[in-house]
Amino acid sequence: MNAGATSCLCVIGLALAMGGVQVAQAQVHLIELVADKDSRYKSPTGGKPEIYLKAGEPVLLRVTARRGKSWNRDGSIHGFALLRVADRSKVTDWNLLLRPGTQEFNLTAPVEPGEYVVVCTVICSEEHEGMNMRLVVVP
Ligand SMILES: [Cu+2]
Repeated sequence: MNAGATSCLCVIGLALAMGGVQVAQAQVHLIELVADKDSRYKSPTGGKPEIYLKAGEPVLLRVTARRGKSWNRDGSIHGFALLRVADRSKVTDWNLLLRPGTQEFNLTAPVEPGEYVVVCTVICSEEHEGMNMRLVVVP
């Protein structure tokens, strides 16, 4: 009788622990993106992406980069820098260099809500200047 009660509590404890892990993972906002060979950011399904983030939320950025017509000597083929639209200033920690293939970055969304733009920082082709996308931070 006593032994049965103990093992029962044990199972409940384990279920609570597993539930806690699931909650923690659900809070990370996964963003999947392609930095393509035609010097465009794309959603995995091909369209022009627009990213909406909650202020301060944890973000996992999974980006697949494909090499364009030119690249940096250090091997990076595209960049990913986040700028505030108001003054074009760069957001700290959101200045990434992309290598060929898929990479993941753990980031934190800006704490100030507003309009941002992601720009490429590697001269990747004559279309490089058009390589950007909108990013909005909501409260
Ligand atoms: Cu570029």
